[in-house]
Amino acid sequence: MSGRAGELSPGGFAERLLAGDRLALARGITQVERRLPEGRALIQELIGSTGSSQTLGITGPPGAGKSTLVTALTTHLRAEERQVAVLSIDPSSQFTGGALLGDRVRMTTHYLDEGVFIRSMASRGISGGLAPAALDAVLLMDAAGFDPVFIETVGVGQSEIEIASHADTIILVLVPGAGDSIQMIKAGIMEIPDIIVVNKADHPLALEFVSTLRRSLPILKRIEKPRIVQTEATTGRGIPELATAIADHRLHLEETGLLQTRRERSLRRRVLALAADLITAELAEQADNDPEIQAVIGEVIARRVEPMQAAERIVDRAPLRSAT
Ligand SMILES: Nc1nc2c(ncn2[C@@H]2O[C@H](COP(=O)(O)OP(=O)(O)OP(=O)(O)O)[C@@H](O)[C@H]2O)c(=O)[nH]1
Ligand SMILES: [Mg+2]
Repeated sequence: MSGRAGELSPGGFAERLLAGDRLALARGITQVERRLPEGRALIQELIGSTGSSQTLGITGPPGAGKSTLVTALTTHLRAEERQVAVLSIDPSSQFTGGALLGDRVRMTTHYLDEGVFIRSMASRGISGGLAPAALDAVLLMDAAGFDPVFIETVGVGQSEIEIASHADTIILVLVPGAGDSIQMIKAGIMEIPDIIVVNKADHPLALEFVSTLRRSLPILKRIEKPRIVQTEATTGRGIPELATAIADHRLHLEETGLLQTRRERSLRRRVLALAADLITAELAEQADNDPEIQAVIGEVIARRVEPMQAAERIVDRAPLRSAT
């Protein structure tokens, strides 16, 4: 980690970030979080230097032990001298107050370790949704040389699952006997993860839960079934096995060429989602100002035209982007 004070210049900023300067990284993340033009320029400058880190999405119900697991895994990875970054996504839940956010970022074990970078991001106050800001932050952590980059999301909302699903390796953390873990299995969420962690292995229902889980694997539509690992994050039991499962998955992705396929698919999805946002914003503005669009909508309001026909008429006549 390099970067000395007094080198602050607009040109040198990206360079300092690239050299692993934590201050520059923190500032860069704030810029992308606020969707500032500087943030975009920074990503443009650094995008060529991204793609070498493994990104690990960690999701699961509240309180499953995700943060404790990430902390334990970080300890494990630090022993191998890996530089670890953690992005903790705070869900949009109305219950999320300052205290909860404080709990999420609290990784006191690694607080003073220069080789660990921890950042949390809340959905409140981020324009244009959380996903673009979070994914840009991951790019910056990657550019700064942190590998792996953990992305912890609480798997309750669409946007949280969406963020986790952009990772190279997706880890779902469940807890034996917990109602929301069972709900997640039923909700088909098991189609997503590469690794399922059954944490709190000290729980009396742990064995029973794991066998329920194993029995449900053949029902999954996916060809490659997720690997199941049992852990007790608080004591570190099962952490080496989980680290091995993560390393194995990375190897598997590389050997099969799936890493490239997944990343291409993820970037394609990202670009199209951003384009869709632009189109939606443009269309909303046009609808406010264009009497012809208003007339078409008026036809539906008057119940003379069915909605789909009106939508097609609008799309057919409106340019996606005004010529100005
Ligand atoms: N008994 C037991 N408790 C655990 C284990 N792992 C974590 N915990 C406890 O479970 C509680 C929640 O742990 P966190 O790591 O904060 O869980 P989380 O999934 O990050 O929680 P949110 O981010 O709030 O969704 C804490 O009190 C942990 O100490 C475990 O393996 N066994
Ligand atoms: Mg947490």
